[in-house]
Amino acid sequence: MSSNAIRHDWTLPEVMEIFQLPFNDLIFKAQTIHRQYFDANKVQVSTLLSIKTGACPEDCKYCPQSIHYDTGLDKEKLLEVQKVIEKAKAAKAIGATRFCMGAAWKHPTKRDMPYVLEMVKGVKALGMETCMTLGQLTQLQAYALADAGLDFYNHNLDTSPEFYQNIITTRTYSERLQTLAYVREAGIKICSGGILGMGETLKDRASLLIQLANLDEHPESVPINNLVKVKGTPLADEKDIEPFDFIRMLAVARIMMPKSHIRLSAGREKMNEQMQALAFLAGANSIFYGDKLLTTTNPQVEKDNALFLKLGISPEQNQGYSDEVHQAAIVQALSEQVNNNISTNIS
Ligand code: SAM
Ligand code: DTB
Ligand code: SF4
Repeated sequence: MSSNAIRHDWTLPEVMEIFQLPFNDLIFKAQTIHRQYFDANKVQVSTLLSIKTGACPEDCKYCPQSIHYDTGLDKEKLLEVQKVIEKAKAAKAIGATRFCMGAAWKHPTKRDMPYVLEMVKGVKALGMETCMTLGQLTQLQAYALADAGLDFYNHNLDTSPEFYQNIITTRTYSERLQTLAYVREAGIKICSGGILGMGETLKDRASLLIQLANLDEHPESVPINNLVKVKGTPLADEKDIEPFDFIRMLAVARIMMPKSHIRLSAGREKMNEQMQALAFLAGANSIFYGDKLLTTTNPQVEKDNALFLKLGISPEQNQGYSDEVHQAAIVQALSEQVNNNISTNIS
């Protein structure tokens, strides 16, 4: 068996060993594997929209949308379908190829489902990939979303099973795994990852990656978030993680799940360009693109376009959805950036 084969039998001692490789060896290994499965100069770009904000009954200690913490967030009811489609059009116009819709729910109700299904159909009709994150699903809801044409379902495990209780008490790890199983069974692609910087140990990070990589099939998309510290949440004063440790997480995820898109997810706003370049070198090949995540800010589109330009990275086109509009939007955004740079340099 080749040492870079797709595996589902990772053990804690071997993953801990990979985490502790000398940094250069780790990055070289990750980049070598990355190049076997991907074009190293392409990054997938998704845009996020909060379709229902705040007042969530769950007690996730990192989350500004939990009703248990006072974060001063204005809550909003479920957005109208047409409004969501307009936002998707705007995301497409700036070059996003996937539109991710997130709701601050423990789970969607029977009343919510028809609206959510219409959103999937409407966004798909624009030629974009669709992703939703709505909390726990029943088997029937997963099938209904699949029938509407949903491409991806985001449902994060967030941390290790061992550390989970310290972060969330209103739901269990096994409930999360059950939803992932329903999503997989319904034929929707899985987006599942976690958050770093919540006070977890290195072992917890290894254990989270083992949970993801030892699923029967690897999640197609693995978001690695750096905690966005929001005032009012219990984790607001958690100390920052060592930046190299964040890069190590991306590299180990790349090594363990070679065919998956690894997303350099929330927390990019606090990372400089060099840190993000290192993240791409470690095998990250997806980002959230657009000025806002769900309730917090993300780097400005112009800044991301400039970074892509400096690094010679271009956005990955969707399989089956590739169209000239996306390509044109990106080319336009990049050329505007170049022109701006030129005029700033001249003046
Ligand atoms: N309510 C649904 C759920 O939790 O499954 C979907 C929306 S929830 C906001 C989606 C994900 O956002 C969470 O699983 C978590 O990983 C991430 N997230 C939330 N707040 C965050 C924060 N402050 N920093 C980083 N990631 C965060
Ligand atoms: C994921 O892993 N990160 C995104 C998305 N999936 C839904 C959410 C990040 C949220 C950051 C905090 C906020 O903006 O509310
Ligand atoms: Fe609710 Fe999701 Fe936030 Fe947890 S992460 S409080 S489930 S919106």
